[in-house]
Amino acid sequence: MKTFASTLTMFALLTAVTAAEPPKPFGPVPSERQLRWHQLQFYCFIHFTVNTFTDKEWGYGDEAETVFAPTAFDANQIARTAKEAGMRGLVLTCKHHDGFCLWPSAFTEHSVKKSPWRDGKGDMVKEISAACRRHGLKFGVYLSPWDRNHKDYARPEYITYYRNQLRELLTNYGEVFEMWFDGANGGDGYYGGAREKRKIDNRTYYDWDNTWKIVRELQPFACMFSDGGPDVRWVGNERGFAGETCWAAMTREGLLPGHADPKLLNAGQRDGKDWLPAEVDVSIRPGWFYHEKEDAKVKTPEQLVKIYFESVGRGANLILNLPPDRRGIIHENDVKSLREMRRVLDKTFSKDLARNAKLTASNVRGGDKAFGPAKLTDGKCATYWSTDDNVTTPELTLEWNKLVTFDVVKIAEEIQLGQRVEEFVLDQWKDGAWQEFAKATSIGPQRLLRFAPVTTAKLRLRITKSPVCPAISELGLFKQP
Ligand code: FUL
Repeated sequence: MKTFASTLTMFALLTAVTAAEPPKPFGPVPSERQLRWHQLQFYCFIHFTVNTFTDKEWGYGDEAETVFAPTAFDANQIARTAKEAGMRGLVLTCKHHDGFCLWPSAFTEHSVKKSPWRDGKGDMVKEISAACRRHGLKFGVYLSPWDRNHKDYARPEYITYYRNQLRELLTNYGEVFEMWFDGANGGDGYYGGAREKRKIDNRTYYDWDNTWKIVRELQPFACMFSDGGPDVRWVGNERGFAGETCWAAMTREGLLPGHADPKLLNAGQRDGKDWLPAEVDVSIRPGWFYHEKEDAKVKTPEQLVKIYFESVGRGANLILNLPPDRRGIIHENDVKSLREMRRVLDKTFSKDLARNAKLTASNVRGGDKAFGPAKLTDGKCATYWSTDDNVTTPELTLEWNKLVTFDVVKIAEEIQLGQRVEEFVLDQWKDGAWQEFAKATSIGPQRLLRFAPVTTAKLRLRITKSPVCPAISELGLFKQP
């Protein structure tokens, strides 16, 4: 008679035979802080300073603090607008190139301290970061390295000043998810009254390695953005799109804020040595700051949806700028456009047609259900469909018992195993044969494809190029309204 213990041993042996090992990671993989950042996908930029009141894009640095006078500043309205647009975070320009500080910095008088706003007792960074927490948004900091107000800019003393301010912002306002380092540097400025051109070598002047250390020490989970990372790279344009082929990988060596090739940043590098995903920064208006003359130039919902598909839909994160107006709130026109964009996106992704399809894969890793195609539609990005190591170009079919119509496909890779697939094709069953209707390259954390509506009862996904077995975590099919 079998004992309970021997039954257990047999069971253990059986599972040992059927449980397959997960695939080995391929190429660079994201760090824990980058993984957290990928989950955010969509957040806003808030550009607000003296420029809002002087009608400029780049303040010279000689603006009187008294010009900064929002009449109805409301951090809740700003955070609520972002939240309702489906954003998961907010990055505030705490100090732009003009040097004016939105918080009462202990290291300068050129701040809200000397403005009429809240009688000089206000702290906008505090109000905004608190509103973010109330609305469930992550908070991020932009602190311009270039400072056209500071008398010591271009001298070593300014680096101490910059780092002191960085410490203030990363210590006093709670958790920071992203630290934004701008590469812009125009040369001339007020500089404490000198009114001259000051040149710096931005490879050496900011001593980035030691500046970055401060961020790591004070906010270990903050991702640092710049032209060249170290955690997140600029996408190479301010028009709102990542490359049609966009690799998360890039070789960081030699890249610094203000020093990178925009074309390369847009596409990334297939053989890049580091995980350095792209962030797409674009404004909802032509300018980064509010100008009344641009009230009729707010991007339309259609333009915003297109930007979403060409950024988040290409594996990048989207930071959409919403500039508060002179009242200190997001203008009605911007709010209207955002609401309609959200409605369209919600409607598009409300029903996933892949959920009620029968899925069949040409190969399943080790024949183990843990890597089976059902993982593609379980709504969990931590589970995935994978194949045996030697099967790099598998196929997957989806079948319905009636015709379905869709015009969007969503596909995602398990990025903890690296970016693996290099090309995939979608075929529909039509007139008794398979017909190709879409084809793309990089996948990464999320790929969205839009195409003319397809009506079929059978769909086929073919992985046509991959150096290793794929690990696909999600597949979804949707119909735009
Ligand atoms: C640029 C700046 O010069 C713009 O004013 C803006 O802040 C944008 C996000 O980055 O480099």
